Amino acid sequence: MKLYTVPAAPNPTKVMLYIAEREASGSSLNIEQVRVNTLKGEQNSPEHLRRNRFGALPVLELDDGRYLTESLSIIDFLEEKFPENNMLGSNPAERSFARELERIVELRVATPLARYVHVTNSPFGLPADPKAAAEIEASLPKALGFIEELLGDGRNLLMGEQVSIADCTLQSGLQFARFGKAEVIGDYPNIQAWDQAYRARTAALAVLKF
Ligand SMILES: N[C@@H](CCC(=O)N[C@@H](CS)C(=O)NCC(=O)O)C(=O)O
Repeated sequence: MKLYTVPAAPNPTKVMLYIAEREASGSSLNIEQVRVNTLKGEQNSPEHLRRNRFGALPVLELDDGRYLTESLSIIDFLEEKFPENNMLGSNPAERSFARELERIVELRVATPLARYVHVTNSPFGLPADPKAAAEIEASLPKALGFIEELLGDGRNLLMGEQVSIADCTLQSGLQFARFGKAEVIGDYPNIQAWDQAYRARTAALAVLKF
């Protein structure tokens, strides 16, 4: 299988962290990673549009030649294909709570952060949009406050002591914020502690660039 991806971008990083975590815990996923350079616009090349008509990353090419084009579908597929020591957990409730927390982190933190970077300091050179930036600044405290509170019971990782897809998603969002020079967790000591600890993990050291 091949993962078409790009370093630092949030959704590709989420999947790269997931794969690196699985590999670090002993699974052999054997996925070749192929870089698509978004700064050069390669995601919109005819070759990539044949993989994903929306011109986005990540894309997983399956052994039968089909493509999965959504980060969470890719993770779900890999969870089922490589079930031993999987990340989502062993019973329906555990898996659903892990997916739920990942969705909260993605939709309320990582996606707004990505947009924030693009309206304040876009790596693609998009025009600044102060109104959109202000709206995101106003919405983030509720979501970050929720995560801060969650970590307040002393847990080391977002779901407790086992790494979960929510950790991969939060770190992918925070890395993109660092890349875009957006300081967002200064008022959240528990998130800062989680961030430092997560970035020291073997998987994070292998994947993160910022
Ligand atoms: N919902 C998709 C979003 C994919 C996405 O927006 N990827 C971004 C990088 S984080 C991308 O490829 N952007 C390039 C572009 O839109 O031109 C997923 O979860 O995989």
